[in-house]
Amino acid sequence: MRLAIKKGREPAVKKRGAAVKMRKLTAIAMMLALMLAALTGCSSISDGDKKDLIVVGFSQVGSESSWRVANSESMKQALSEEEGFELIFDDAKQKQENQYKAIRMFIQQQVDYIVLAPITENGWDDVLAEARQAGIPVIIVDRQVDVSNENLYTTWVGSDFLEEGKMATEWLGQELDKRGRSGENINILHIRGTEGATAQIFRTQGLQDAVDENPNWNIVRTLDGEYTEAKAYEVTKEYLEKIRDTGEKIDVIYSENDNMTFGVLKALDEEGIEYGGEEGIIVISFDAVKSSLERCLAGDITLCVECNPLHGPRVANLIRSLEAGDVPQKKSYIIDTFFSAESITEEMIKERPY
Ligand code: GZL
Repeated sequence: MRLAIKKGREPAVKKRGAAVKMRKLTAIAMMLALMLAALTGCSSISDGDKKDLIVVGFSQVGSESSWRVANSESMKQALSEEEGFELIFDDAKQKQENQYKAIRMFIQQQVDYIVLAPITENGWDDVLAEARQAGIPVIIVDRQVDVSNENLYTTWVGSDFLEEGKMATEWLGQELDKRGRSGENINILHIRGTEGATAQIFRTQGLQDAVDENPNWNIVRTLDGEYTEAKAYEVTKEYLEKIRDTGEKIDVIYSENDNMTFGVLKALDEEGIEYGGEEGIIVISFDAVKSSLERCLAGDITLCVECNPLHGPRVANLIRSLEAGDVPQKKSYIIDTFFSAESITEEMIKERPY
C-alpha cells in the first residue's frame, strides 16, 4: 500500500523507519571503523592526542638475522603510541644508501628524533650533519658510527662486542685446558659478520687478540657470512669442498652470529663432518637467540655468547630523559653473558624472551 505523501513532510511510520535504518547504518559504520582500526593498527588515539606524541624516525639495518627481528620488535613495542610515540620505521634491507634516504626523509618530515642502527661504522658524517643542521637529535643504537665529530650524534646504546669476543676466547682457553688440549695446535675456522659493522670489527678483534696470545692457535680461514644463514652456508660449503682432500682439520668454529652458525652446521652435515659434544669440533656462536640455545642444549653448539637485542626500552628511556632536559652519557654499554652446552638447561631457555 503506497502512503499518500503530503508535500514537505515525512509520514511518521517512514520517519521511524528512517531512524531505525540510520541507527543500523551508524552501527555498521562504527563496526567497520573498529575493524579497520584493528586491521590497519590505526590507533584509537584521537588526532588531538596524536599531537602530543613524540615522532621518532627509526632507520633499521634490515631483517638479516633472528637477532635483528627481535631488535625491531623491541623497538616497535617500546616506541608505540601507547608509550607516547609515533614511530616511522624504515627497513634499509642491508643497504647503507637506503639508510641515507630514510634519514633525509625523516629530516623532511621534521621528526622529533632520529634513531639509527647503522649497518657499518663509516660514511655517516654528511647525513648526520644534515640532521644536526635541521636541529634533530640522533640516537645511535646497536652498532656504532665512526664520525669526525662526536657531536654529530647525541648518544649511543649497545653491546660491548670486544668484551663478547674476550668472553668467548677466555672460555675457549679454559675449555681446551679442560680437554687436555691446551698445548695442541688448534685450527680455527672464522666466520665473519658484515665487514665494517662494529659487531664484526670487535668480535674479530677479540679472536685476533687471543690468537696473538696463543701461538698454537691458528685461524686457518676467515669466511664472510654477512650475518646470514644462506651466505654462511654457501661460503662454508665452498671451503669444505676445497679442503676435502687436503687433510686440513678444523678444531674450532668461531661464528659471529647464530644465523651464520646454522648455515655452517648445515654445510658440515652435508660434508659428513661431526661437531659439538665433548670431543668434537668446538662451535662458538654469538647472539644466543632461542634457536641457538636449543642447539646448545642438544650439544651441537658448544658456547652461545649473548648479545641482547632488546634496545627498545633503552632507546625510549633515552628519549624521555632528553625530553626532560637531561644530558645522557655519550655511550651506554649493556652487559651480556654466555651459555655453554655444559651449563644450559631447558628452564633457562624457557625464560629467554627472544
Ligand atoms: C650485534 C648486531 C649483529 C648481530 C647479528 O649487535 O649488530 O647484527 O650479532 C645482526 O645477528 O645481524
